[in-house]
Amino acid sequence: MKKELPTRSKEMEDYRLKRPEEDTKGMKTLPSHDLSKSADVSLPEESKGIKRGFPKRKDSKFDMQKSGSIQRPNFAKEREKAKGEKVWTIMSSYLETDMASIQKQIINHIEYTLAKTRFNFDNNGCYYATAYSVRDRLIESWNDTNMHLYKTDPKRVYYLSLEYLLGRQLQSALVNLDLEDKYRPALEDLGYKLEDIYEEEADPGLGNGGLGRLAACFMDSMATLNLPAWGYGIRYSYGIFTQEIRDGNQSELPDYWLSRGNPWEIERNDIQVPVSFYGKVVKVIEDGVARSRWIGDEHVRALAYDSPMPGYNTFNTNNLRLWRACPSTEFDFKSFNAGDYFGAVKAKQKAETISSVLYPNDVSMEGKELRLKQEYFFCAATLHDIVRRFMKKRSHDWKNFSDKVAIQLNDTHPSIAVVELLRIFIDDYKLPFDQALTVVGNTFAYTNHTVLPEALEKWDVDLMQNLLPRHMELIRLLNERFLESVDKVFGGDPKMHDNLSFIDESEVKKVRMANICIATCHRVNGVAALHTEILKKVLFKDFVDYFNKLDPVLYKDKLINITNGVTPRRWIVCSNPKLTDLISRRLSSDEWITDYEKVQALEGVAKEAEFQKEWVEVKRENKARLAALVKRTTGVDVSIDMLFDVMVKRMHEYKRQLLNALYIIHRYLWIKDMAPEMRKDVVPRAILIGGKAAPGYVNAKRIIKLINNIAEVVNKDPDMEGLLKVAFLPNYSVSMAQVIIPGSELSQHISTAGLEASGTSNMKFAMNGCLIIGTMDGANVEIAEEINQENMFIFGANVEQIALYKQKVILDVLYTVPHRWQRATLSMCLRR
Ligand code: F58
Repeated sequence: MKKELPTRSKEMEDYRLKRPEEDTKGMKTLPSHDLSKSADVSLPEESKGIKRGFPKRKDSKFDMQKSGSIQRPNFAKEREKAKGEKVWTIMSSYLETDMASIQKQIINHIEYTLAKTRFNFDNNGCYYATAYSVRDRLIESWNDTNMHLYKTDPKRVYYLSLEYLLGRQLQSALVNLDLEDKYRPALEDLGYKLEDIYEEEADPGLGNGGLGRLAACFMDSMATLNLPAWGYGIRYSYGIFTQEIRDGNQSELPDYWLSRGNPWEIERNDIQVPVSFYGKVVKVIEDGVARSRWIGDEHVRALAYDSPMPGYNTFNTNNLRLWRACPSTEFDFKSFNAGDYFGAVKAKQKAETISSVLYPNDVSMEGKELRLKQEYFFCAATLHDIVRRFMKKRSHDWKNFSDKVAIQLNDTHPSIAVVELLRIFIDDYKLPFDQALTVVGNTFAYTNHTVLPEALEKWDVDLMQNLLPRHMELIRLLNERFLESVDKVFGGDPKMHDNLSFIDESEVKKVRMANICIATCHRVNGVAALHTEILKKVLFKDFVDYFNKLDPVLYKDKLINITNGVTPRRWIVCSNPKLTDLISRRLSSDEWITDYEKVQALEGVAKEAEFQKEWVEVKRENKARLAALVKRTTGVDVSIDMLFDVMVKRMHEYKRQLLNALYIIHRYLWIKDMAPEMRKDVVPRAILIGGKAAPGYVNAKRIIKLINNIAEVVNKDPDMEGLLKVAFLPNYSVSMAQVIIPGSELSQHISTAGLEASGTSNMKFAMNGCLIIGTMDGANVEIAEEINQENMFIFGANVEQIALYKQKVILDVLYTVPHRWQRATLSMCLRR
């Protein structure tokens, strides 16, 4: 007989494990740092001070898991209504986690899902079968979470982002479920090594850099915080390009990451949304009221793909819904009449291009109709979905939409959603304009990620008019009303009128998406304190003045700061298991994994020789892992006795990889000019640089070439042996970052002050015990405050100094390049 199992409580009241107060209240903002406060934790006396492994929390999901199988929630009322009592009984407990059960589940997937035999069961097959077996577990909690949310009907947050740079998912799912230690022996017993199986997973690169990775970190954090949060985006067939280095130059290859299928997603053939483009707006009279009706001319279907997003140590499993564009099933009269069968097929196929490729953040996206199509496609499908979900509850009233729905815009990329919701309310649900606008404003919040003018989205009015005629009409209407108020507030000041207008009235008229967001969203946030200050004082200054004059009390918190954060689950627990073990043993607890401020307690042991010894051992192991990666990807040998000096991020002039390159030249010449006996005192350094340049960004590509040329000169020079090595790491990605960051000792974040909105890798490096050399920019400023300036190498001019330099153009002190620099830079630049 089975012993009494811990049941999942009456109607899952505690389903999400003591949800902290602060999370259940209004969800107007997203978590700032990822300091996920989780369940109350108290450790059993006997587990304190243990040497290997670390104690799991009491009264937590993990604690329950120890006692064997767990019953799934009862959902009594739904059960009564359901026809199949038998089904209910069969599905009453979660999948077992003992070794034999895990093995059986994996084997079943090998044979029944992948149709492989025991003779062709290789590492890759093993990865897919393992992933499917983990997905099964995720689906259980994901279904229960959805049922729970349907019943309890809390306010939900929807994160709209054109990018999700998720990275590999097998390890992070196992870590969040606390099943790594069960899957490892189960696989080993079958003849497979878990770490090798991890390496089989394709790295889904559905993002460019920081912004996309932030979205992925939020998905993990929101699930861990038990927030009822869904992500929405596009299921690109091609992610960010694969970077290859040929003769020192970057070349780009398409990344068809789905070639062997994606085991984490669930294709939802039951969730399809029609989306239209182009066409015209006709005026109709309905019940005596003049109304606009948009008649689209091109129709596609958005098909949903769901990926469960599990939280750490909780049953809460959120959803990431990505849309794929498919041909509409509607009959196409135009092609039929022409009798052009192949033409009709081709027209249908065109739909698929919408979700086919992620745009690399090129110098400018202006004029790229397909990009605007992507943005509207996913916003239209998403809002249709959100409104449908809201409508399902009979008790809901439009006026209360924003009590149940919070939509966070990840930059302006999804900002057309603001106009789309307005359109839905006015055209489809016949709400009066003002009421619709109020509800829309209360629903949306907008995050700004950049002050670079070329990255602030503007769409040609003609392009918008052609693709989305009704939206353009609504934008004009919105703008008229807004400018009326602006003129009133500023007494008709033409400068304010022009600056705040949603439409840039220059020769080629453009819609300014950021202006629409600031004017309509109830909240706008910058991503680090300094960045937010710059938004307030420079970029959005006129808006701040306007809202201040309009109502200083009401709009006091309209523009706020929410400093970015990163998930310690991926960036420490997954990437640096040895450090995880060390911290948890030293703190006699794993609480810090969901409450990161707790690592501060390590200060108490930081000076202990034994701790330092262990810490150095961990770092050296991670360095060895990184050295192997460098060798494998570049052929360069780096010794782990060298200082690992790392700069990995998108290639951009403002990030100043060029400055780092010049420093390498300087260091090279400095060593070169040294007498041999003096060289003994030089700290040997391996300089590792990595990052992708947008395909059309010529200068960024030249910098890559320069770095590769420098590497060639330095690495070949016998004088540099054991003293200096340089490598450019090709195809920087999330999975590479997971190896690079823990193995680094010094990392460079030297952007021109004022231009890096936040930066997030700076946080990841710091969390992995790596020193930072950085300008006082973005989140570096807050990191310096947190870790003390003495623990950070602060570099270069700050924002104020840069402003002064810009004013001073003193020709007679123009910097003259010393002769030896000229010699070296020239020879390195000219090598082909
Ligand atoms: C980044 N932006 C910021 N944009 O540069 C970085 O400072 C910040 O930490 C991060 O967002 C998260 O807030 C960023 O990654 C993009 O990649 C855009 C993609 C679409 C085209 C324009 C750039």
